[in-house]
Amino acid sequence: MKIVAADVVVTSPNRNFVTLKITTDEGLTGLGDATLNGRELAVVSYLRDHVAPLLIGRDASRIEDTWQFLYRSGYWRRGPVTMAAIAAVDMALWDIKGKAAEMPVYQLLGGASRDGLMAYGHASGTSLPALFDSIREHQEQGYRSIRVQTGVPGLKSIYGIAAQSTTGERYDHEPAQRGAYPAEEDWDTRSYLRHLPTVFEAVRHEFGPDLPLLHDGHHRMTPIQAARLGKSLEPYDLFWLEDCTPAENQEALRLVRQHTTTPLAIGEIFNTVWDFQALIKEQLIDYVRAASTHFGGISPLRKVMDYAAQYQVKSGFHGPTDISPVGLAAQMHVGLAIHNFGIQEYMQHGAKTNAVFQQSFTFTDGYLHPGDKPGLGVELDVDEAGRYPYEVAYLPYNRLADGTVHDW
Ligand code: EZ4
Ligand code: CO
Repeated sequence: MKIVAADVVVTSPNRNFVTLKITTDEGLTGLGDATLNGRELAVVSYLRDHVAPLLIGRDASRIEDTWQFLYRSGYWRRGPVTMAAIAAVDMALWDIKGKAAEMPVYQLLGGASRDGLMAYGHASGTSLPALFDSIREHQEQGYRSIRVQTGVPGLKSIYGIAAQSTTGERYDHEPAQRGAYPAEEDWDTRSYLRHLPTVFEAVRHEFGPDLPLLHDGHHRMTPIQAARLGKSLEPYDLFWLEDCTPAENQEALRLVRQHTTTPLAIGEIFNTVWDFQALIKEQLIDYVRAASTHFGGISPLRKVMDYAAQYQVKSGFHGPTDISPVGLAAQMHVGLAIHNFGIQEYMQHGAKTNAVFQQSFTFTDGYLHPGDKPGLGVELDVDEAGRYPYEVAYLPYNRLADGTVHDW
């Protein structure tokens, strides 16, 4: 079965998505997600100019060989642009293999290890009443686990606090915003460290001890600040504290780990298993936050989770709306198959996105299931996609009170 076409589709229904569509001489097609939030067109060029021409004529059944060829023959390794492009090829080839075998991809990965994937959603609010309402809305939608982000007194706008929609229509760009220049937000770590434990105290008081609660620190703390936050949140029994430090310095986590038993999750901006090597081997984290889309696809995600299993480290794959329905499906199949699944982030795409990408997954009583269609279970309506051309959009960034650019 030979690859005869590799087309890149850019569409912006509720936000920008980059999708690779591979077609074989037998008429089977496969989809891969290559969306890199705020840098989408760099991956489009990488795929169109450097990858697609190499795929024509290759045997579509050779997934591992194609992955190794793209990773090693390019000489320049790793990095989000390269790994998003390779991810799209890997996913598309798994999709084709599933369709050829007439099986959902999770069956090819060893079959289901569980009935469904516990998912968490994002509750947020600038005040406690608004936050409580948001938590209740998520519970009404079925969520059994909830990420809590909150405003900090004295700061105007902060990452992770959903903007109030004036039209009622969901805006998938969150936290990125349409516009030619990134929005500027402000930040003060001392205020945040003082305020956050009071929020979790109030949430536990209102919602009781059972509800699994998560929090994302978004790389903003130094190791000693992260250690202090982890310690101060221990009474509230978090499911995890995410990205407590800029994690490219893996050794920093040793200090955090020595001081707190709050579980730690890291890795949404990691691209390869090497970014996790020390974190997993030294058991410095509890959850792997990689996303199929930014980690080279299904094949390496499966490998890092098998490595993590030896150290009782579980999955918590990154599932914001900038992972397309194709990327989300890819990691749902992995999550269903592996033994060391932990939790799946699930933010929900908007109606326009769901019309462009026809999906077969289900979300029932807080549990996701990728469905039983052959392949990944997602199809792209190319005509519908064509109605929404690319729009410039960037993630925000932040500055401290004296004007210094801070970690984001
Ligand atoms: O900021 O997906 O845990 N989720 C997050 C996300 C990320 C965006 C970046 O593209 O931190 O909201
Ligand atoms: Co995050």
